[in-house]
Amino acid sequence: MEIRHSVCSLDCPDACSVLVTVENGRASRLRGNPDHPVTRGFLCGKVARYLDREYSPDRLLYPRQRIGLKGEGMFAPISWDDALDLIAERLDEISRRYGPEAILPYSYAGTMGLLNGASMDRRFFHRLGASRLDRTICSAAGAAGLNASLGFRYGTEPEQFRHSKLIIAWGANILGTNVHLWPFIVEARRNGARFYTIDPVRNRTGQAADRHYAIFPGSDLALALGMMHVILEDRLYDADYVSRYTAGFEELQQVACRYSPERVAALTGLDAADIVALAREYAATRPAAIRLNYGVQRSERGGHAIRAISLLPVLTGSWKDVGGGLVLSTSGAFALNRKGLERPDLQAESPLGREARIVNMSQLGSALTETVDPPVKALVVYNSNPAAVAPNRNLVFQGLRRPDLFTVVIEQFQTDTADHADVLLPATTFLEHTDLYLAYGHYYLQMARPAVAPPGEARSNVEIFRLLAARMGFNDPCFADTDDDLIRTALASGHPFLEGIDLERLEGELSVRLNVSPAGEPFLPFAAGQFGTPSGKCDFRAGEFEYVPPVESRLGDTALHRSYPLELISQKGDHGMNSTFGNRQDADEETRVLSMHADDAAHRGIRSGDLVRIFNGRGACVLTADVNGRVRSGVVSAPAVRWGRMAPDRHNVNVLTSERLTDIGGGPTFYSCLVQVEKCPAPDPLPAV
Ligand SMILES: Nc1nc2c(c(=O)[nH]1)N[C@H]1C(S)=C(S)[C@@H](COP(=O)(O)OP(=O)(O)OC[C@H]3O[C@@H](n4cnc5c(=O)[nH]c(N)nc54)[C@H](O)[C@@H]3O)O[C@H]1N2
Ligand SMILES: Nc1nc2c(c(=O)[nH]1)N[C@H]1C(S)=C(S)[C@@H](COP(=O)(O)OP(=O)(O)OC[C@H]3O[C@@H](n4cnc5c(=O)[nH]c(N)nc54)[C@H](O)[C@@H]3O)O[C@H]1N2
Ligand code: SF4
Ligand SMILES: [Mo]
Repeated sequence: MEIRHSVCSLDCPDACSVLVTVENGRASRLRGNPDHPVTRGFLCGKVARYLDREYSPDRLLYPRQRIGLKGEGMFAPISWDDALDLIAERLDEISRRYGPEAILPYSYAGTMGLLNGASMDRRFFHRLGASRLDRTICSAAGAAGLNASLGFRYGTEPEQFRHSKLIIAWGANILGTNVHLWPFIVEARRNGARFYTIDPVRNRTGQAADRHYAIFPGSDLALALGMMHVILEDRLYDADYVSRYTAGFEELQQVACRYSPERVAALTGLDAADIVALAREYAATRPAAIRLNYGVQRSERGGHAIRAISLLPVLTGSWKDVGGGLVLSTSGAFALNRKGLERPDLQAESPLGREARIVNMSQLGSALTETVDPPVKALVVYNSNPAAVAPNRNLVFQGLRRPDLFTVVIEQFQTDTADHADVLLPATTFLEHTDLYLAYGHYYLQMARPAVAPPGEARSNVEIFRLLAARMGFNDPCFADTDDDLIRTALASGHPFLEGIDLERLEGELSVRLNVSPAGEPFLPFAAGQFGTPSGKCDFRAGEFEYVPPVESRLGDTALHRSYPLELISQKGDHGMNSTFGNRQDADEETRVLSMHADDAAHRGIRSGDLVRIFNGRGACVLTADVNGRVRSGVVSAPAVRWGRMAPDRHNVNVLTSERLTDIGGGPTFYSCLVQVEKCPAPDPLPAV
C-alpha cells in the first residue's frame, strides 16, 4: 500500500490537494491532504467518490468510429493508428479545400491542468492555422469587469476570510461550488462575523446565512450603484484611500446619485430600507469581505455588475484590512508563461500564415450553422461537453448533426457530445497523467504525477496532440516536448510571483504558495493601490454604468415577458460539476428538478412532484416541479447541467438558454432567460435523432 499525491483537476476554485491510496497499482481511496492550507483534509462529496468514475464500467477505453447516425451513439472499434491516420487525413483534406480556419477546436476546463488544458493542443491548432476559440463560456464577462476596475484578476486570500466581521456571498453558492472557503467563514462567524447572501435563489448557502437578499436576476449593477449612493451620501467612504489610489471619483458620484434606494428597490426587488442598512453596515464594518462568484456575470449586464461590485471595497478602503477586500478569482496571480506553452507564433508557419479568426464558444450553434468564409467543416472537442453545456442547444444539435461536419471527440465518457463524434478517442483522468495546476480560489501552484496507470488504451490530451502533430508532419521541435519540458516552459515567465519556483521544488513540495507576499504574511493586493490598470489607479470612470434591465427579465422586453413570464436560473448543482457527473444518479436527480414559488405553481395547477414542461421560443424540456420556497415569485430555478442522454425527453435546460452575449467580455447569458411553465401529463415524445 502506498500513498501518492494528486491534484483535483475539476473546474473548481478549490484545486484540492488529494492523497491517493494505491494498492497493487489500483487506487482504493481518495482523501483531502490534511497538510494543505486550503484543502485542510477534506474533499467535496463529488470527488470523495471519484474512484467510482475512475473505475466505472462506462469509461471509454479504446478509440471508436461512428457507425450509426450522428447523435445515436453507435460506434465500432478502430485502432489508435487508424484513428489518428483518419483524423490527420480529414483535417488535411479540409484544410486544403476550405482553408485551415474551417477547423475549429472546442475545449474548456474539463481539466484545469495547464498541460492537458492549454499546451500541446494549442500548439497543434496554431500550427494548423485553425480558427481560434474565444473561451468565454464561464468567466469572460467577469474577467472583463475585474480588468476594467482593478486591472488584475486576483483578490482576497481565502485564508483571510477568518478575520472578517462581515462576509457577503454575492452570487456565490459557497457550500456548493467553493466548499473549502466555508471553514474560514465558520471560524469568522464563531468570532462574531455576520454572513449574508445576495442571490435570486436561496440555495444551501442562502439557507445557512444570517440574511438572504433575494435579488431580481441580473439586477446586481443597480444594487451596487444603490449601495454606492448610500455610502457616498452618508460620507462613509475612505476619502484618503480614494484620493490616493483612484481616478474618476466625481464621475462615479454623478452616476451613483441617480440610484436612490427607492429607485434601486424597484429595480432589484429588495426593500429600500434594507438596501440602506446593507450599504451602511458594509461600509461601517471592518473588516468586511465580499466573496463574489461567477453567478452574477452570467446575465446580460453581468460584466458591468462585476465591475461596479468590485469598486465597493475600493470606495470603503476595505482593501487595506486583513480579512477585507473582495475575491472573484485568484487565477491572475499565476503569471505563467502561457505564450511559451501555447505558441501562438506558430500561426505564422501555418498554411494561413497569419492570426486565425476567432470564434466565440458561447455561440457554437451559430458557428456551426451560419458561419461562412469558410464554414466550419471540422470540430475537435476535448475537455468539454458542448452538446450539454452550450446555450441554445437545439441550434448546437443542428450543427453537430450536419452530415458534412467531421467531428472528433476526446473524452472519458460517452457524453451527449461523444454521441455526435465521427471519431471518439479515450482520454486519461487526472489520476493518470502528469500536470501542473493553478487555482482560481487560492494562491498555491501544484503539480501531480500519475497515481495509477491509464486503463485500456486511454491517452492524455498532451500525448494525443503530440501524436497528431507527428501525423500531420509538424516538425517544429516544440511538438516533441515532454511533460516536464512543458512544465519548465510554463514556469519560466520571469514574473516575481513565480521566482524560485521550479520543477524540482514543485516535485518536492507538491504545492507551493506563489510569492504574492512574504511567507507568513497575508496577501493584501491593493492595500496601497497598485492596481493593474495603465495608470496604476483604480478606474472609477463609470460612463457605462447606466443600469438597463436585461432584455430577458421581468423589467426587460415586455412582449417577451408576457409570453414567457418566468426568469429561469440554471445555476450549478451541488452534486455535479457542470455536466461532468451527469451519468451519476444523484447528479441526474438534482438536475431534473425545477424550483418554483407557491404562487406561480398554484395558478398553473402545479404541485411538487408534477412533471412540468418549461418552454420558450428556443425549445422545451420536461422537469419535475418542487415548490420549496427557494425562489421568489416570477423566478424558477433548475440546477445544471443534465446529460440530455439521461433524460426521458433527451433535453436539458440549455434548449432554453440563448446565445445573447454579455455587455462586456462576450460571455454567455445563461441566467437571463425567460420561460413559461405548464403542467405536463407526460414527457414530450422521444425526438428522432
Ligand atoms: N458542485 C459544483 N461545483 C462547481 C461547479 C458545479 O457545476 N457544481 N461548477 C464549477 C464552475 S464551472 C464554476 S464557473 C464555479 C461557479 O461557481 P458559482 O459562481 O458559485 O456558481 P453559479 O451556480 O454559477 O452561481 C452562483 C450563484 O449565483 C446565483 N445567481 C444567478 N444569477 C444571479 C444574479 O443575477 N445575481 C446574483 N446576485 N446571483 C445570481 C445562483 O443562483 C447561484 O446560487 O463553480 C465550480 N464548482
Ligand atoms: N445552463 C447552464 N449551462 C452552463 C452553465 C450553467 O451554469 N448553466 N455553466 C457554464 C460554465 S460556468 C461552464 S465552465 C461550462 C462547462 O462546460 P464544460 O467545459 O463542457 O464542462 P463539463 O460539463 O464539466 O465537461 C467537461 C468534459 O471534459 C471531460 N474531461 C475531463 N478531463 C479530461 C481530460 O483530461 N481530457 C479530455 N479529453 N476530456 C476530459 C469530462 O469527461 C467532461 O465530459 O458550462 C456552462 N454551461
Ligand atoms: S471539485 Fe473542488 S472541492 Fe471537490 S475535490 Fe475538486 S477541487 Fe476540491
Ligand atoms: Mo465555469
